[in-house]
Amino acid sequence: MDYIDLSYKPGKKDLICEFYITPSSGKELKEAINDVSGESSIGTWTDLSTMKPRIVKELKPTAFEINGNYVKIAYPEALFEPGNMPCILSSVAGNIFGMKTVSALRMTDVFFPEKIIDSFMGPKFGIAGVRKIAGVSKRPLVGTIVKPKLGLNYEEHAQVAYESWSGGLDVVKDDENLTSQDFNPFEKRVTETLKMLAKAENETGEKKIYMPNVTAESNEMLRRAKFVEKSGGTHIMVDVVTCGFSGIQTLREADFNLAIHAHRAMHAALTRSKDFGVSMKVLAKTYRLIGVDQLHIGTAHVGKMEGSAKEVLDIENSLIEKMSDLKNVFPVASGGLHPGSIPPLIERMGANIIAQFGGGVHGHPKGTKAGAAAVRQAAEGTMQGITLEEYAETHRELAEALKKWGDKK
Ligand code: CAP
Ligand code: MG
Repeated sequence: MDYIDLSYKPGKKDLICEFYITPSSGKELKEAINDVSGESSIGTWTDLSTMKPRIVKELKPTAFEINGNYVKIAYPEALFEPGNMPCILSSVAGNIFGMKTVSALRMTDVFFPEKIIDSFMGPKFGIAGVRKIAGVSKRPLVGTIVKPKLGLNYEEHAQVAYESWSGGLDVVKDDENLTSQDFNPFEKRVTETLKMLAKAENETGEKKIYMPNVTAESNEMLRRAKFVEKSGGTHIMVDVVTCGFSGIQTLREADFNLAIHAHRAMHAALTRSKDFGVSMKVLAKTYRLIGVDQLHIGTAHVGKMEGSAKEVLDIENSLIEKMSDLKNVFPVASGGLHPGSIPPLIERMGANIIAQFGGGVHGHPKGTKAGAAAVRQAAEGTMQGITLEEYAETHRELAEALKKWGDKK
């Protein structure tokens, strides 16, 4: 079946995917486009005696734009079950990656029609809602991840959190691989850490946020989220890739009064290869529809993780651009950051971000509280347009951080 029609103009009822398609040797690009279009919708490797004119008329997708190896395919929204992300991705990001017809295939972008967007819950809080919880209106929210990643017991964990908040940070989160191991059970950690949060709020007069990691089997995730809500928490974090699209939908659709922080551990297995997979932009759009409030998107090459400034800014835009009536999603920059990273980070990603520092706080020569103070000082100095070197003249903790890690250009 031929799915290519370059005269086709997609309508409001089309879900559009952009692919980078490299045909296998001996295959023409057009053949590969037809194979991908068919396998991701109503077709298979051969024609079918059971195919009906009605199905072709109503459900056949159209490859309507070919620009080099970039191909845009418009899929009738009737192909998909509204509100069911696994269904959508099993079509447009399913079998096609394994087909012999392509030697490389990457989904680079996706555009959802309004009916599909509106069938998902979307973010409950968005950036404005999270800033209201934090009581911070302009500067980036600054936070840390308790380190070492694993091994602290729940009292030691809570103490590190307390020192981070006392030093001046807004946010403390669990690391992505800390859930409820024997050395640090979830309920004990949450209870003790929220106690420390209240202590830090009383002493600093500032609102503080703790994001416990509820990552687990879906029913257990719901139980843990309910525990956080009943314990007075404002946030939960979850590893969205390892929990799966269905798990995140289940968590969001339980509609807890909790902001959802989406960690993306394992994303690079899907997004990093330029040959196969889906772009982080595609994942970002799917998680925004499902309804996370905050999402890790990289550091625009300032930190330790790969991801060019252009790519990260493109993803950032996907989180904040208008998408029907969806709230926006707080971009999160994390990975290899330290106080000296803040000026280039804000210069590249803007101030409407959450910036997180693990080693960049707990590796400070004078310890966690000083590291937290150095990060807060770097953020406040940068927002006042003062260079870190100048600000460090009157802020000792920042000076000590710059001495150890320097300042990134
Ligand atoms: C950062 C971090 C984050 C990653 C996430 C870590 O710690 O806690 O999980 O940076 O990467 O475990 O490495 P450091 P991304 O601040 O000590 O590097 O945001 O790119 O998904
Ligand atoms: Mg981590």
